[in-house]
Amino acid sequence: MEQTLIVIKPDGVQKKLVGTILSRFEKRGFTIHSMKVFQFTKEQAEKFYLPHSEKKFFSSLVKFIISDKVVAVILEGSTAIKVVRQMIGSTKSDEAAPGTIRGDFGLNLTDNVIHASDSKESFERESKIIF
Ligand code: 3AN
Repeated sequence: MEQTLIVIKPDGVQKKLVGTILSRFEKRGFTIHSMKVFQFTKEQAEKFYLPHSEKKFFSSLVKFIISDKVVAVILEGSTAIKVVRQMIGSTKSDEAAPGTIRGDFGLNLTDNVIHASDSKESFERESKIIF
């Protein structure tokens, strides 16, 4: 069994997609291990997005993720990191394949509905910031 972290971003929560998104993961066979509804502080968000701190979109990324409540969930299941990344779709929502979460529910780049850890190291680093 492997764990991964997803964060349903402010736009996903505002669009009332929490149940729909979690249902997709449950139907695929993942178990919800932990779940938290909260709003990132600026400090927490800057830590969370530290790998992007040199990028020009860093400040807009932080501003967006702290703008409203998010839902963070640790999912558990076989090859969770890889499969969950496949299920969320490509970073650019306008290029994400239909059938993926971003491909079905997003059209923007910064507000792209959901985050998911891209490696075991990312999962460990990111989940410690939230849980
Ligand atoms: P992913 O969320 O697919 O792992 P990352 O880690 O490359 O993508 O980027 C983190 C977040 O930064 C993305 N979810 C998106 O909101 C934002 N982002 C990525 N690339 C850009 C960009 N070129 N311009 C603006 N925002 C971006």
